[in-house]
Amino acid sequence: MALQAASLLPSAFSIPKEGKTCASLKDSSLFGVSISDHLKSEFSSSALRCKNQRKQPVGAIRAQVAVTTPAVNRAAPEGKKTLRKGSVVITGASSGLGLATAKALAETGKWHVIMACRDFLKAERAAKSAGIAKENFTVMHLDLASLDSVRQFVDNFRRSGRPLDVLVCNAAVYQPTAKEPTFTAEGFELSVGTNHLGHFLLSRLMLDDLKQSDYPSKRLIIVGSITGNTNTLAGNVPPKANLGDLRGLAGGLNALNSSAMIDGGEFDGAKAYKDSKVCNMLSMQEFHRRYHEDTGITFASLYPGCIATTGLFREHIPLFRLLFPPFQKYITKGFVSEEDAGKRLAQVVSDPSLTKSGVYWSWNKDSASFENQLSQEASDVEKARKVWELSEKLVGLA
Ligand code: LMG
Ligand code: NDP
Ligand code: PMR
Repeated sequence: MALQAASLLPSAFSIPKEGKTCASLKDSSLFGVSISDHLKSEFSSSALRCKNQRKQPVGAIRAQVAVTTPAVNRAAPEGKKTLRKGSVVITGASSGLGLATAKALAETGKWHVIMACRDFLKAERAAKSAGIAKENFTVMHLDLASLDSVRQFVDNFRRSGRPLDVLVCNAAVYQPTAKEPTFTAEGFELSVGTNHLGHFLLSRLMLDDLKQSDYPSKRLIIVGSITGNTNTLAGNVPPKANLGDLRGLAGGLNALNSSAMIDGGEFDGAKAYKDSKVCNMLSMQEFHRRYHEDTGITFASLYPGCIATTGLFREHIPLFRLLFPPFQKYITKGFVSEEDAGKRLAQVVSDPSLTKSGVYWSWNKDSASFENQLSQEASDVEKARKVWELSEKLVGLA
């Protein structure tokens, strides 16, 4: 049925198979974006841009780092060196991408996953039903919509005595149908408050823990998205992300003495989510500029593909939830299963070939990773600095 729907669509919307040129689309454009450009940047398998053509097994880091970083390796009886288990914190690991990533990493036996979740019981159950072995995960409470909870989480984590080798900022909320804003404990609009400000405080605090880790490849990963990037077709579906001059963020996003929206405009839940993703991608780059050279930590973001079946769309209307997966599967061909998306994020956590910092990873049709281009706004150096400084004030770091 969905295939029939696809055949009704104008040809401009059928995405060609990998490697084929799209000469017929050359002059087409939608929302002012050249579709051929869009296809080049989102689906190109250009050998020049593909950093990782081979599918690497998750956790393949073991062999490589064993040679390069003797400090963290114990000499095994037979003289071979082994790397200790990595310790990774994943926020929002109770469903969707976070859960699938936790499973992919835990299954390698080379990672202990700390599932940082707002609903402890749900997370325990999710881990159990995903078949994650007990010894490979720990659930710890974290509600990103409360800065007190973020601080409490960091304290609890430190008390646990575990090292922090990789931090994955994955959790998010999306409120596409909300008519009025709702707020975090500190009174920030919920989507930006949770997806950006909660993670901003968490990663700033946990940077110290990452620095202290003796793991050979330390990483801070912040999940981004195509919908925050207006250099793509998906990023041009209204409402578009736009942080404007940041006047709403400067005012605290509280809808009292300022707007609930970063740009100071009328509340729009879908836009707030997309704006929050722009902040995620800007933060990653600002971390990279400020800390990569001194710490050696890899800072990265990614678009894992359109995982149209996750809980992210729980607040969307039922018709959307029904049609969105087949639309993405058969029309845009941007669909990716939770399991495959989890493997992608797991690669960014542990693959030895993805250590480059400051990168926004995407995957082509052959599931090979490549360094993708961010939109102008999502790579604006000056805006990144301003978002950083305003966010610091809001979360009480400056
Ligand atoms: C906003 O709407 C919401 O208002 C907001 O609350 C929030 O959810 C936000 O980004 C999230 O979206 C965006 C709006 C775009 O998108 C739509 O309303 C989609 C309309 C789809 C109509 C479905 C008709 C049923 C056809 C069945 C076929 C298969 C399944 C489709 C499933 C669709 C799921 C998304 O609004 C605009 O963009 C306005 C401009 C309209 C131009 C759109 C042109 C793009 C055409 C693309 C072809 C792809 C086709 C899908 C079928 C389209 C038929 C119109
Ligand atoms: P899900 O809704 O399945 O997962 C989101 C997770 O975030 C859930 O575990 C949820 O917890 C958690 N969460 C929400 N609010 C909070 C909070 N206040 N404190 C702690 N945890 C919280 O969605 P996805 O798996 O799709 O989303 C994961 C990431 O992937 C997001 O960053 C999203 O932006 C990104 N992404 C998703 C795409 C997609 O197509 N789905 C595409 C591009 C990016 P709970 O289980 O308790 O609700
Ligand atoms: Mg989109 C190549 C085309 C493409 C891709 C990869 C996505 C991803 N979307 C594409 C195209 C379109 N979408 C088109 C042409 C339309 C108009 C019919 C469309 C509509 C649409 C809606 C209404 N798309 C959506 C929504 C949502 O509510 C989702 C959203 O914006 O969440 C913020 C969404 C998404 N589309 C995607 C992806 C990945 C999403 C959701 C998740 C996210 O960004 O995190």
